[in-house]
Amino acid sequence: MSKKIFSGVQPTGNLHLGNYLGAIKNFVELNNDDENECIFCVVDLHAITVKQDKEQLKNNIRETTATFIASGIDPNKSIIFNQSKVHAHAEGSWILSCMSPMGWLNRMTQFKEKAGKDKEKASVGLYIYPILMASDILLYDTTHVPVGEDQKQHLELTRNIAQKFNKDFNSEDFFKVPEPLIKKNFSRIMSLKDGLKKMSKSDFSDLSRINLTDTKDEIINKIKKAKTDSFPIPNEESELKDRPEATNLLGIYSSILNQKLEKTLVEFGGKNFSEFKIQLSEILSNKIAPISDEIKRLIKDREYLDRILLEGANKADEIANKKIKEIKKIVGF
Ligand code: AQP
Repeated sequence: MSKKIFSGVQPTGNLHLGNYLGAIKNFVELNNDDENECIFCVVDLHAITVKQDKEQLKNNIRETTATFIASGIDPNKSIIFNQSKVHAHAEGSWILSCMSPMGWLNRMTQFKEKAGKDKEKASVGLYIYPILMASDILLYDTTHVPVGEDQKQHLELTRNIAQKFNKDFNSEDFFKVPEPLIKKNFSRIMSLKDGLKKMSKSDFSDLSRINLTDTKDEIINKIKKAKTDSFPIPNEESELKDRPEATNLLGIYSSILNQKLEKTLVEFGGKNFSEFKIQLSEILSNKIAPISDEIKRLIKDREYLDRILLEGANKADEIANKKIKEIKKIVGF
């Protein structure tokens, strides 16, 4: 069955290994299947839910686009565009906000994590971020959404909003109820400095993540400094309990090689981390360095990137505009 795919990435800084293994690797596989219709969005409206530097934001939009292409998304097969260029996203978000109960939003854990202790100072945009995400997805009759595990709750909310709209307005099947596509294993990559915290662009420490623009030497250095514990690598998965940093590094290795953790433990069980880290750096650099080189090449070609975004926005606008007109009609405008 052909799938309609939609997913987004925020242009909030260098994309990292978590974005790659949790989302972009999956985007590329979906893009490569000719049955699928894929839309990949640089979600710049989401990015401004926290303060952004204007010039930096412009650069990040291009860099995220370059990262999509350098990772293997083909702009001739998939639509790539930035969200702010298609006004239906914001319009849809407002309409959906008006029919989404506050109670649903109050349960969102990402807001709690990102707003931190001082949630009175967090923007209203950050609070209603999941509704904009629902609008993004529902405008394109999306059937499947490839995301990292951290977005599972937001996807569930999107499904609830779609069902509520269909019911409230007596419009059965108007919004498709999308399915999440979340990798079964290692769909949440953790910080290299703290195995309990997710790897994130906004972590103040660059040593906490592998950026997709890192060089081979930077990767080697970061893996060398990555936190581990004093025990050797176990033979059994059960022995990794309460060892989050060890689990994360072994998970990254397995995920890059598309192999089960079990196999990685057979390879390294009983060995110490210094030996494992050398191998991990090697496979990571083999994977990331070519992407990094390609991002750096593409980023210089602003004209090309702007053209991809413009062509993508025109195609996306055509689809989204049709849907928003129908939404407005249903609502009574
Ligand atoms: N650590 C992660 N492990 C697995 N998947 C991840 N994703 C993000 N971090 C991890 C997935 O990447 C996609 C794009 O995410 P995003 O950039 O739109 O937003 P985010 O989840 O908020 O990512 P960051 O890095 O934490 O950004 P900042 O620091 O700017 O908030 C999503 O599919 C996400 O699941």
